[in-house]
Amino acid sequence: MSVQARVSRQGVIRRYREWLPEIPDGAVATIGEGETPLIEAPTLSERVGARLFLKFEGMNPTASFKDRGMTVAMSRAVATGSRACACASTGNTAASAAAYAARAGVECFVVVPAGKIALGKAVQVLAHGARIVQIEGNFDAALRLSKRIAEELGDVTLVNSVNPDRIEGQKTAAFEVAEALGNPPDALALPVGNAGNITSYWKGFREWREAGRADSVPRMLGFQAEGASPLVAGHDFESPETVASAIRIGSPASKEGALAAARDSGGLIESVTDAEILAAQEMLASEEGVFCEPASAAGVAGLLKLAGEGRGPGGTVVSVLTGHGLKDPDVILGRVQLPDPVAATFEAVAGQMRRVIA
Ligand code: AN7
Repeated sequence: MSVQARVSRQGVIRRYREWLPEIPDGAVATIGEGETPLIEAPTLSERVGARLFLKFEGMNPTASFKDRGMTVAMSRAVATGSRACACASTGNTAASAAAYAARAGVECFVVVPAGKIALGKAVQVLAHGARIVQIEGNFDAALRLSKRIAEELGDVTLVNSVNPDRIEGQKTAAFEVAEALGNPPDALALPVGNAGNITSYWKGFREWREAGRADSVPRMLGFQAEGASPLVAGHDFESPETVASAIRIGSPASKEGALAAARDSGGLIESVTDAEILAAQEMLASEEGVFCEPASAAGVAGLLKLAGEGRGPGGTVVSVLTGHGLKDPDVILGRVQLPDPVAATFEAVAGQMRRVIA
């Protein structure tokens, strides 16, 4: 007897097919990305002076938003007969490419700055059996090299967000936000690194409006880490530095898209300090129960900063939490440690608890 399988998540290609480039059914490589939760944040809403929702993209299959674009890029690579892919990455693109390449049966090479990607992401690449090339250089150098490799070695698909299929897939998050709220929010706050995601959301919201699904688009509020804020400074950073390793990028590939999103939406691109990023990450985890990686907290850090200066957007605001907190355990262990063990006795254990709730 055959069993009728009920697949719980069909993935963004099947869900939003008419909004995406054409992909034959047989080429679709999905592991159930998208349909991530939109979580109301009551405590942080008070702090930022707006009704705040968190789009928790850490709930994607490889625990970051990259999966939305990767399913489209990898499926198109399969459809065109490509047998290998490559990308540069600060970690999440590599983890996502590794998983979708495994799914698609495509060889995968990831080029990363040596020792600079978070532990969880490196482990994902290894688990999926992708080939990791660590360079003695930063992300920007890795991207330059990956582009050249895709140009000069035949049959290698570049799956960075300079590949327009990535942008197409990632715009589906804007559709989900608009559908979940019934209308697009008044503002959308998110981290900006290589600037693909802000470009994607802005494209998604515009298409949603053009299709008559909504009358409005949100103000786009992008936030870079201060030590890696070329879009704020107006020039590339030679040696970008920030605790938020995912957005340690000095020369964003989608610069123009990010600047257009901020300008045309009446939004902004500003910077937040590492201390502000870590404080926002801690608040999200300890006050809302939502654990995201440092880069992902940049949107909330930015909203807190704007509110503190009386410039908060107000209304309904969505902050995109781009990646899961488990990606980067070292950042948490730099702040708090496991306590020493105690005896396995009632007195010892209860004694520890009494100290807190006495
Ligand atoms: C968690 O993986 O660039 O502005 O190589 O991992 O679209 O680059 C990651 C970027 C935000 C910034 N949050 O998005 C990579 C990479 C997280 C990220 C960003 C990234 P973009």
